[in-house]
Amino acid sequence: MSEPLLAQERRLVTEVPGPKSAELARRRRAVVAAGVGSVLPVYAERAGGGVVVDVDGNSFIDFGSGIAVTNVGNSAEPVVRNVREQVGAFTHTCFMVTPYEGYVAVCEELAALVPGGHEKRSALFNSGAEAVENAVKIARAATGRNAVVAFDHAYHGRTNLTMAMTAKSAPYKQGFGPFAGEVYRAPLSYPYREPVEISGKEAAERAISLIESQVGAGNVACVVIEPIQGEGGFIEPAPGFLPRLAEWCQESGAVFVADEIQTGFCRTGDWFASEHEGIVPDLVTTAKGIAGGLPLAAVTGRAELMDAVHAGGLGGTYGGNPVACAAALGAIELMRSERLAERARGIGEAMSAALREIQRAHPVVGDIRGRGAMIAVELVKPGGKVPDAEAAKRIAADCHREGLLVLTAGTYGNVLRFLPPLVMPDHLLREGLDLLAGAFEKL
Ligand code: PLZ
Repeated sequence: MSEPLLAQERRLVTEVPGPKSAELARRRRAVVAAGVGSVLPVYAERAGGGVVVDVDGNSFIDFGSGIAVTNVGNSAEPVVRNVREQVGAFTHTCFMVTPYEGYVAVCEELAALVPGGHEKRSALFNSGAEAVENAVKIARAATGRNAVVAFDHAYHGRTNLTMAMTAKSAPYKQGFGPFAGEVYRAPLSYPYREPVEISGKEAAERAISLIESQVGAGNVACVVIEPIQGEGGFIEPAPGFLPRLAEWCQESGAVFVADEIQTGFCRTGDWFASEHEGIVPDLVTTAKGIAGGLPLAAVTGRAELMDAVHAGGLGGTYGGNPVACAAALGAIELMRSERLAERARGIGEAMSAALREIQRAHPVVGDIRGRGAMIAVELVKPGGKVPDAEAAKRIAADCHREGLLVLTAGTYGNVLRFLPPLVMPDHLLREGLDLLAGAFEKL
Protein backbone atom coordinates (compact mmCIF):
# COMPACT_ATOMS: atom_id res chain seq x y z
CA MET A 1 0.00 0.00 0.00
CA SER A 2 1.17 3.54 -0.60
CA GLU A 3 2.23 5.74 2.32
CA PRO A 4 -0.71 7.04 4.31
CA LEU A 5 -1.37 10.68 3.47
CA LEU A 6 -1.70 11.73 7.07
CA ALA A 7 0.09 11.00 10.34
CA GLN A 8 -1.75 7.97 11.70
CA GLU A 9 -2.13 9.31 15.21
CA ARG A 10 -4.68 10.57 17.66
CA ARG A 11 -3.91 14.18 18.54
CA LEU A 12 -5.89 16.68 20.57
CA VAL A 13 -4.56 20.24 20.40
CA THR A 14 -7.69 22.18 21.41
CA GLU A 15 -10.85 21.43 23.34
CA VAL A 16 -13.46 19.56 21.27
CA PRO A 17 -14.90 21.36 19.38
CA GLY A 18 -12.07 23.85 18.92
CA PRO A 19 -12.48 27.55 18.08
CA LYS A 20 -12.48 27.14 14.28
CA SER A 21 -15.14 24.43 14.44
CA ALA A 22 -17.17 26.59 16.82
CA GLU A 23 -17.01 29.47 14.34
CA LEU A 24 -18.16 27.16 11.49
CA ALA A 25 -21.01 25.93 13.69
CA ARG A 26 -22.08 29.55 14.13
CA ARG A 27 -22.08 30.12 10.34
CA ARG A 28 -23.89 26.83 9.85
CA ARG A 29 -26.75 27.74 12.19
CA ALA A 30 -27.54 30.75 10.01
CA VAL A 31 -27.78 28.87 6.70
CA VAL A 32 -27.96 25.08 7.07
CA ALA A 33 -31.36 23.49 7.65
CA ALA A 34 -31.84 22.41 11.25
CA GLY A 35 -33.21 19.04 10.11
CA VAL A 36 -29.73 17.93 9.03
CA GLY A 37 -27.82 16.64 12.03
CA SER A 38 -24.15 15.83 12.72
CA VAL A 39 -22.74 13.30 15.18
CA LEU A 40 -19.69 15.35 16.11
CA PRO A 41 -19.55 19.16 16.00
CA VAL A 42 -16.02 19.26 14.58
CA TYR A 43 -15.46 20.26 10.97
CA ALA A 44 -13.23 18.03 8.87
CA GLU A 45 -10.22 19.39 7.03
CA ARG A 46 -8.49 16.19 5.94
CA ALA A 47 -8.94 12.47 6.42
CA GLY A 48 -6.91 9.43 5.48
CA GLY A 49 -6.21 5.87 6.58
CA GLY A 50 -7.77 5.64 10.03
CA VAL A 51 -7.99 9.30 11.06
CA VAL A 52 -10.14 12.38 10.51
CA VAL A 53 -8.37 15.70 11.13
CA ASP A 54 -10.45 18.77 11.99
CA VAL A 55 -9.95 22.45 11.14
CA ASP A 56 -8.35 23.05 14.55
CA GLY A 57 -5.71 20.37 13.96
CA ASN A 58 -7.29 17.67 16.17
CA SER A 59 -6.84 14.16 14.78
CA PHE A 60 -9.59 11.65 15.59
CA ILE A 61 -9.38 7.87 15.40
CA ASP A 62 -12.18 6.93 13.04
CA PHE A 63 -14.46 4.09 14.20
CA GLY A 64 -17.26 5.20 11.85
CA SER A 65 -15.92 5.34 8.26
CA GLY A 66 -18.56 7.95 7.45
CA ILE A 67 -21.18 5.27 8.23
CA ALA A 68 -19.46 2.27 6.63
CA VAL A 69 -18.35 4.08 3.48
CA THR A 70 -14.58 4.50 3.59
CA ASN A 71 -13.78 0.80 3.90
CA VAL A 72 -10.61 1.41 1.88
CA GLY A 73 -9.77 4.43 4.03
CA ASN A 74 -10.25 8.05 3.22
CA SER A 75 -8.31 9.36 0.22
CA ALA A 76 -7.04 5.89 -0.70
CA GLU A 77 -4.32 6.14 -3.33
CA PRO A 78 -5.96 4.11 -6.16
CA VAL A 79 -9.22 6.01 -5.61
CA VAL A 80 -7.51 9.40 -5.70
CA ARG A 81 -5.46 8.41 -8.77
CA ASN A 82 -8.48 7.16 -10.73
CA VAL A 83 -10.64 10.13 -9.76
CA ARG A 84 -7.94 12.65 -10.76
CA GLU A 85 -7.52 10.97 -14.12
CA GLN A 86 -11.25 10.81 -14.75
CA VAL A 87 -11.95 14.41 -13.73
CA GLY A 88 -9.25 15.51 -16.17
CA ALA A 89 -10.82 13.48 -18.99
CA PHE A 90 -14.53 14.25 -18.44
CA THR A 91 -16.79 14.67 -15.44
CA HIS A 92 -20.17 13.77 -16.90
CA THR A 93 -21.88 12.93 -20.12
CA CYS A 94 -24.86 11.04 -18.67
CA PHE A 95 -24.78 7.29 -19.34
CA MET A 96 -28.28 7.60 -20.85
CA VAL A 97 -26.91 10.07 -23.43
CA THR A 98 -23.33 9.03 -24.21
CA PRO A 99 -22.18 5.88 -22.40
CA TYR A 100 -18.60 5.26 -21.24
CA GLU A 101 -16.38 2.35 -20.23
CA GLY A 102 -16.23 2.97 -16.46
CA TYR A 103 -19.92 2.13 -15.99
CA VAL A 104 -19.54 -1.12 -17.91
CA ALA A 105 -16.36 -2.01 -15.99
CA VAL A 106 -18.10 -1.48 -12.61
CA CYS A 107 -20.96 -3.74 -13.74
CA GLU A 108 -18.39 -6.36 -14.78
CA GLU A 109 -16.86 -6.21 -11.29
CA LEU A 110 -20.30 -6.51 -9.69
CA ALA A 111 -21.16 -9.50 -11.87
CA ALA A 112 -17.97 -11.19 -10.71
CA LEU A 113 -18.19 -10.28 -7.01
CA VAL A 114 -21.88 -10.58 -6.12
CA PRO A 115 -22.75 -14.13 -4.93
CA GLY A 116 -23.97 -16.70 -7.45
CA GLY A 117 -22.65 -18.21 -10.66
CA HIS A 118 -25.69 -17.17 -12.71
CA GLU A 119 -25.70 -14.51 -15.39
CA LYS A 120 -26.03 -11.06 -13.82
CA ARG A 121 -26.86 -7.52 -14.83
CA SER A 122 -26.47 -4.28 -12.89
CA ALA A 123 -27.89 -0.77 -12.99
CA LEU A 124 -26.07 2.09 -11.25
CA PHE A 125 -27.52 4.89 -9.14
CA ASN A 126 -26.39 7.59 -6.70
CA SER A 127 -27.48 6.58 -3.22
CA GLY A 128 -28.48 3.55 -1.23
CA ALA A 129 -32.10 4.62 -1.01
CA GLU A 130 -32.24 4.99 -4.78
CA ALA A 131 -30.84 1.48 -5.21
CA VAL A 132 -33.49 0.03 -2.88
CA GLU A 133 -36.26 1.92 -4.73
CA ASN A 134 -35.03 0.52 -8.02
CA ALA A 135 -34.76 -3.03 -6.67
CA VAL A 136 -38.44 -2.78 -5.78
CA LYS A 137 -39.30 -1.39 -9.22
CA ILE A 138 -37.43 -4.26 -10.88
CA ALA A 139 -39.04 -6.90 -8.63
CA ARG A 140 -42.51 -5.49 -9.37
CA ALA A 141 -41.92 -5.35 -13.10
CA ALA A 142 -40.49 -8.87 -13.16
CA THR A 143 -43.22 -10.49 -11.04
CA GLY A 144 -46.26 -8.40 -11.94
CA ARG A 145 -46.96 -8.25 -8.16
CA ASN A 146 -47.07 -5.29 -5.76
CA ALA A 147 -46.34 -6.24 -2.19
CA VAL A 148 -43.01 -5.49 -0.53
CA VAL A 149 -42.01 -7.23 2.70
CA ALA A 150 -39.53 -5.55 5.03
CA PHE A 151 -38.59 -6.44 8.62
CA ASP A 152 -38.69 -5.10 12.14
CA HIS A 153 -35.74 -2.76 12.87
CA ALA A 154 -35.00 -2.42 9.13
CA TYR A 155 -33.37 0.63 7.59
CA HIS A 156 -33.58 1.15 3.84
CA GLY A 157 -33.46 4.94 3.37
CA ARG A 158 -35.24 8.27 3.66
CA THR A 159 -37.11 8.63 0.35
CA ASN A 160 -40.87 8.06 0.37
CA LEU A 161 -40.83 4.38 -0.55
CA THR A 162 -37.77 3.57 1.54
CA MET A 163 -39.17 5.47 4.55
CA ALA A 164 -42.13 3.12 4.38
CA MET A 165 -39.68 0.20 4.40
CA THR A 166 -37.61 1.66 7.27
CA ALA A 167 -38.99 0.58 10.64
CA LYS A 168 -38.04 3.33 13.07
CA SER A 169 -40.30 6.36 13.32
CA ALA A 170 -38.20 9.06 15.01
CA PRO A 171 -36.16 10.57 13.47
CA TYR A 172 -36.62 8.99 10.04
CA LYS A 173 -40.39 9.08 9.47
CA GLN A 174 -41.82 11.34 12.16
CA GLY A 175 -44.08 13.92 10.49
CA PHE A 176 -43.20 12.83 6.94
CA GLY A 177 -46.20 10.65 6.03
CA PRO A 178 -48.27 9.51 4.29
CA PHE A 179 -45.98 6.70 3.24
CA ALA A 180 -45.98 4.51 0.14
CA GLY A 181 -48.50 1.68 0.15
CA GLU A 182 -48.08 -2.07 -0.24
CA VAL A 183 -45.20 -2.27 2.24
CA TYR A 184 -45.63 -4.92 4.93
CA ARG A 185 -43.54 -5.58 8.00
CA ALA A 186 -42.51 -9.04 9.16
CA PRO A 187 -40.88 -10.10 12.44
CA LEU A 188 -37.10 -10.47 12.41
CA SER A 189 -34.88 -12.96 14.17
CA TYR A 190 -33.27 -10.90 16.96
CA PRO A 191 -31.54 -13.51 19.13
CA TYR A 192 -30.79 -11.20 22.08
CA ARG A 193 -34.39 -10.04 22.41
CA GLU A 194 -36.44 -13.16 21.66
CA PRO A 195 -38.81 -13.75 24.60
CA VAL A 196 -38.09 -17.47 24.30
CA GLU A 197 -35.16 -19.12 22.56
CA ILE A 198 -36.08 -19.77 18.96
CA SER A 199 -33.94 -21.11 16.11
CA GLY A 200 -33.31 -19.19 12.93
CA LYS A 201 -35.51 -21.59 11.00
CA GLU A 202 -38.36 -21.21 13.50
CA ALA A 203 -38.04 -17.43 13.36
CA ALA A 204 -38.24 -17.65 9.57
CA GLU A 205 -41.40 -19.78 9.79
CA ARG A 206 -42.90 -17.19 12.14
CA ALA A 207 -42.25 -14.48 9.53
CA ILE A 208 -43.45 -16.66 6.66
CA SER A 209 -46.69 -17.51 8.42
CA LEU A 210 -47.38 -13.81 8.90
CA ILE A 211 -46.55 -13.04 5.27
CA GLU A 212 -48.76 -15.85 3.98
CA SER A 213 -51.71 -14.91 6.17
CA GLN A 214 -51.51 -11.11 6.03
CA VAL A 215 -50.02 -10.42 2.60
CA GLY A 216 -50.68 -13.59 0.63
CA ALA A 217 -47.81 -15.53 -0.90
CA GLY A 218 -49.01 -14.82 -4.43
CA ASN A 219 -48.95 -11.05 -3.89
CA VAL A 220 -45.35 -10.68 -2.77
CA ALA A 221 -43.10 -9.00 -5.34
CA CYS A 222 -40.08 -9.01 -3.05
CA VAL A 223 -38.74 -9.66 0.41
CA VAL A 224 -36.06 -7.12 1.27
CA ILE A 225 -33.64 -7.69 4.13
CA GLU A 226 -30.26 -6.53 5.42
CA PRO A 227 -28.23 -9.72 6.13
CA ILE A 228 -26.94 -7.92 9.24
CA GLN A 229 -29.03 -4.88 10.06
CA GLY A 230 -27.11 -1.62 10.10
CA GLU A 231 -29.00 1.31 11.63
CA GLY A 232 -31.18 -1.23 13.49
CA GLY A 233 -28.16 -2.06 15.67
CA PHE A 234 -26.09 -4.69 13.86
CA ILE A 235 -28.70 -7.35 14.49
CA GLU A 236 -27.52 -10.66 13.11
CA PRO A 237 -30.38 -13.11 12.60
CA ALA A 238 -29.95 -16.60 14.06
CA PRO A 239 -28.31 -19.07 11.63
CA GLY A 240 -30.86 -20.59 9.28
CA PHE A 241 -33.15 -17.54 9.20
CA LEU A 242 -31.88 -16.04 5.95
CA PRO A 243 -31.51 -19.35 4.06
CA ARG A 244 -35.11 -20.34 4.91
CA LEU A 245 -36.44 -16.94 3.81
CA ALA A 246 -34.52 -17.17 0.56
CA GLU A 247 -35.87 -20.66 0.02
CA TRP A 248 -39.45 -19.51 0.68
CA CYS A 249 -39.03 -16.72 -1.87
CA GLN A 250 -37.95 -19.27 -4.44
CA GLU A 251 -40.93 -21.52 -3.67
CA SER A 252 -43.38 -18.60 -3.84
CA GLY A 253 -42.04 -16.75 -6.85
CA ALA A 254 -41.03 -13.71 -4.79
CA VAL A 255 -37.76 -11.90 -5.40
CA PHE A 256 -35.26 -12.16 -2.52
CA VAL A 257 -33.43 -8.84 -2.19
CA ALA A 258 -30.37 -8.56 0.05
CA ASP A 259 -29.75 -4.95 1.06
CA GLU A 260 -25.95 -5.07 1.36
CA ILE A 261 -25.56 -1.31 1.39
CA GLN A 262 -23.95 -1.27 4.85
CA THR A 263 -22.63 -4.85 4.95
CA GLY A 264 -21.10 -5.00 1.48
CA PHE A 265 -17.58 -4.65 0.12
CA CYS A 266 -15.52 -6.58 2.66
CA ARG A 267 -17.05 -4.97 5.74
CA THR A 268 -18.17 -8.22 7.40
CA GLY A 269 -15.16 -10.32 6.41
CA ASP A 270 -16.49 -11.46 3.05
CA TRP A 271 -17.18 -9.43 -0.06
CA PHE A 272 -20.86 -9.64 0.90
CA ALA A 273 -22.54 -10.72 4.15
CA SER A 274 -24.86 -13.07 2.21
CA GLU A 275 -21.86 -15.31 1.57
CA HIS A 276 -21.59 -16.25 5.24
CA GLU A 277 -24.50 -18.68 4.97
CA GLY A 278 -24.05 -19.34 1.28
CA ILE A 279 -27.11 -17.37 0.24
CA VAL A 280 -27.55 -16.38 -3.38
CA PRO A 281 -29.95 -13.41 -3.43
CA ASP A 282 -31.96 -12.69 -6.58
CA LEU A 283 -31.08 -9.01 -6.30
CA VAL A 284 -28.41 -7.26 -4.22
CA THR A 285 -28.37 -3.55 -3.45
CA THR A 286 -24.98 -1.92 -2.81
CA ALA A 287 -23.74 1.62 -2.13
CA LYS A 288 -21.51 3.10 0.62
CA GLY A 289 -18.28 1.03 0.49
CA ILE A 290 -18.47 0.50 -3.27
CA ALA A 291 -16.69 3.72 -4.28
CA GLY A 292 -14.39 4.82 -1.44
CA GLY A 293 -16.51 7.85 -0.56
CA LEU A 294 -17.95 8.95 -3.88
CA PRO A 295 -21.71 8.65 -4.37
CA LEU A 296 -22.45 5.43 -6.23
CA ALA A 297 -25.01 2.66 -5.75
CA ALA A 298 -26.11 -0.41 -7.65
CA VAL A 299 -28.73 -3.07 -8.09
CA THR A 300 -27.19 -6.33 -9.25
CA GLY A 301 -29.11 -9.49 -9.97
CA ARG A 302 -30.35 -12.32 -12.11
CA ALA A 303 -30.28 -11.32 -15.77
CA GLU A 304 -33.86 -12.47 -16.38
CA LEU A 305 -35.20 -10.26 -13.55
CA MET A 306 -33.08 -7.23 -14.35
CA ASP A 307 -33.89 -7.45 -18.05
CA ALA A 308 -37.64 -7.74 -17.39
CA VAL A 309 -37.75 -3.93 -17.21
CA HIS A 310 -38.53 -2.16 -20.50
CA ALA A 311 -35.73 -0.07 -22.06
CA GLY A 312 -35.73 3.41 -20.55
CA GLY A 313 -37.49 2.22 -17.39
CA LEU A 314 -34.40 2.62 -15.20
CA GLY A 315 -32.03 5.54 -15.00
CA GLY A 316 -31.34 9.03 -13.67
CA THR A 317 -29.10 11.93 -14.69
CA TYR A 318 -26.12 11.03 -12.52
CA GLY A 319 -26.52 7.29 -11.99
CA GLY A 320 -23.11 5.67 -12.53
CA ASN A 321 -21.36 9.02 -12.86
CA PRO A 322 -17.93 8.47 -14.48
CA VAL A 323 -15.96 9.95 -11.57
CA ALA A 324 -17.83 7.73 -9.08
CA CYS A 325 -17.23 4.70 -11.32
CA ALA A 326 -13.51 5.49 -11.53
CA ALA A 327 -13.43 5.70 -7.73
CA ALA A 328 -15.22 2.34 -7.43
CA LEU A 329 -12.71 0.65 -9.71
CA GLY A 330 -9.87 2.03 -7.55
CA ALA A 331 -11.60 0.97 -4.33
CA ILE A 332 -12.27 -2.57 -5.58
CA GLU A 333 -8.69 -2.86 -6.80
CA LEU A 334 -7.45 -1.99 -3.31
CA MET A 335 -9.90 -4.34 -1.56
CA ARG A 336 -8.45 -7.13 -3.70
CA SER A 337 -4.75 -6.24 -3.49
CA GLU A 338 -4.84 -5.59 0.27
CA ARG A 339 -7.19 -8.53 0.98
CA LEU A 340 -9.48 -6.28 2.96
CA ALA A 341 -12.08 -9.00 3.64
CA GLU A 342 -9.43 -10.92 5.53
CA ARG A 343 -8.31 -7.76 7.24
CA ALA A 344 -11.93 -7.13 8.34
CA ARG A 345 -11.98 -10.53 10.05
CA GLY A 346 -8.79 -9.66 11.96
CA ILE A 347 -10.26 -6.33 13.05
CA GLY A 348 -13.41 -8.15 14.16
CA GLU A 349 -11.44 -10.57 16.31
CA ALA A 350 -9.50 -7.75 17.97
CA MET A 351 -12.65 -5.72 18.60
CA SER A 352 -14.67 -8.65 19.92
CA ALA A 353 -11.89 -9.71 22.31
CA ALA A 354 -11.57 -6.17 23.70
CA LEU A 355 -15.35 -5.84 24.03
CA ARG A 356 -15.66 -9.16 25.85
CA GLU A 357 -13.08 -7.86 28.30
CA ILE A 358 -15.16 -4.71 28.80
CA GLN A 359 -18.32 -6.80 29.23
CA ARG A 360 -16.74 -8.84 32.04
CA ALA A 361 -16.21 -5.66 34.06
CA HIS A 362 -19.36 -3.78 33.02
CA PRO A 363 -22.77 -5.49 33.13
CA VAL A 364 -24.18 -2.52 31.16
CA VAL A 365 -22.91 -4.43 28.09
CA GLY A 366 -25.83 -6.76 27.39
CA ASP A 367 -24.84 -8.11 24.00
CA ILE A 368 -21.82 -8.07 21.68
CA ARG A 369 -22.59 -8.90 18.08
CA GLY A 370 -21.80 -8.37 14.42
CA ARG A 371 -19.22 -9.81 12.08
CA GLY A 372 -15.87 -8.72 10.74
CA ALA A 373 -15.29 -4.99 11.11
CA MET A 374 -19.00 -4.43 11.82
CA ILE A 375 -19.31 -4.96 15.57
CA ALA A 376 -21.68 -3.44 18.11
CA VAL A 377 -22.55 -3.58 21.78
CA GLU A 378 -26.10 -3.25 23.05
CA LEU A 379 -26.26 -1.46 26.40
CA VAL A 380 -28.85 -2.34 29.03
CA LYS A 381 -29.67 -1.58 32.65
CA PRO A 382 -27.70 -4.19 34.62
CA GLY A 383 -29.71 -7.19 35.79
CA GLY A 384 -32.12 -7.17 32.85
CA LYS A 385 -32.47 -6.16 29.23
CA VAL A 386 -34.02 -2.71 29.57
CA PRO A 387 -32.33 -0.58 26.89
CA ASP A 388 -29.96 2.08 28.25
CA ALA A 389 -29.76 4.78 25.58
CA GLU A 390 -28.37 7.28 28.09
CA ALA A 391 -25.31 5.09 28.70
CA ALA A 392 -24.69 4.82 24.94
CA LYS A 393 -24.96 8.58 24.59
CA ARG A 394 -22.57 9.21 27.48
CA ILE A 395 -19.97 6.72 26.28
CA ALA A 396 -20.11 8.16 22.76
CA ALA A 397 -19.73 11.71 24.12
CA ASP A 398 -16.73 10.67 26.22
CA CYS A 399 -15.07 8.95 23.24
CA HIS A 400 -15.61 12.06 21.14
CA ARG A 401 -13.99 14.27 23.81
CA GLU A 402 -11.03 11.88 23.89
CA GLY A 403 -10.53 11.84 20.12
CA LEU A 404 -12.33 8.63 19.13
CA LEU A 405 -15.17 8.88 16.64
CA VAL A 406 -17.89 6.29 17.40
CA LEU A 407 -21.51 6.02 16.26
CA THR A 408 -24.69 4.92 17.99
CA ALA A 409 -27.54 2.93 16.44
CA GLY A 410 -30.50 0.75 17.29
CA THR A 411 -34.26 1.03 17.51
CA TYR A 412 -33.85 2.01 21.19
CA GLY A 413 -30.74 4.17 20.61
CA ASN A 414 -28.79 1.95 23.02
CA VAL A 415 -26.27 0.44 20.63
CA LEU A 416 -22.67 1.59 20.13
CA ARG A 417 -21.40 0.46 16.75
CA PHE A 418 -17.88 0.25 15.45
CA LEU A 419 -17.02 0.48 11.75
CA PRO A 420 -13.32 1.31 11.39
CA PRO A 421 -11.83 1.71 7.93
CA LEU A 422 -10.41 -1.68 6.96
CA VAL A 423 -6.96 -0.13 6.42
CA MET A 424 -6.74 1.20 9.97
CA PRO A 425 -3.26 0.50 11.39
CA ASP A 426 -3.20 -1.89 14.39
CA HIS A 427 -1.84 0.68 16.82
CA LEU A 428 -4.80 3.00 16.17
CA LEU A 429 -7.29 0.16 16.50
CA ARG A 430 -5.75 -0.79 19.86
CA GLU A 431 -5.65 2.81 21.07
CA GLY A 432 -9.30 3.25 20.07
CA LEU A 433 -10.32 0.13 21.97
CA ASP A 434 -8.36 1.31 25.04
CA LEU A 435 -10.15 4.66 24.90
CA LEU A 436 -13.46 2.83 24.70
CA ALA A 437 -12.56 0.75 27.76
CA GLY A 438 -11.65 3.99 29.54
CA ALA A 439 -15.05 5.47 28.68
CA PHE A 440 -16.80 2.47 30.27
CA GLU A 441 -14.61 2.91 33.38
CA LYS A 442 -15.79 6.52 33.69
CA LEU A 443 -19.47 5.68 33.16
N1 PLZ B 1 -29.84 0.52 3.25
C1 PLZ B 1 -28.79 -1.02 4.84
O1 PLZ B 1 -27.49 1.31 5.85
C2 PLZ B 1 -27.84 3.97 4.80
C3 PLZ B 1 -28.10 6.18 6.87
C4 PLZ B 1 -27.74 7.34 7.69
P1 PLZ B 1 -28.29 6.15 1.47
N2 PLZ B 1 -27.45 3.95 6.16
C5 PLZ B 1 -26.99 5.19 6.74
C6 PLZ B 1 -28.88 8.30 7.83
O2 PLZ B 1 -29.24 8.57 8.98
O3 PLZ B 1 -29.38 8.80 6.82
C7 PLZ B 1 -28.52 2.74 4.25
C8 PLZ B 1 -28.32 1.46 4.81
C9 PLZ B 1 -28.99 0.36 4.28
C10 PLZ B 1 -30.04 1.72 2.69
C11 PLZ B 1 -29.40 2.87 3.16
C12 PLZ B 1 -29.65 4.17 2.48
O4 PLZ B 1 -28.49 4.61 1.83
O5 PLZ B 1 -27.06 6.17 0.62
O6 PLZ B 1 -28.14 6.89 2.78
O7 PLZ B 1 -29.52 6.57 0.72
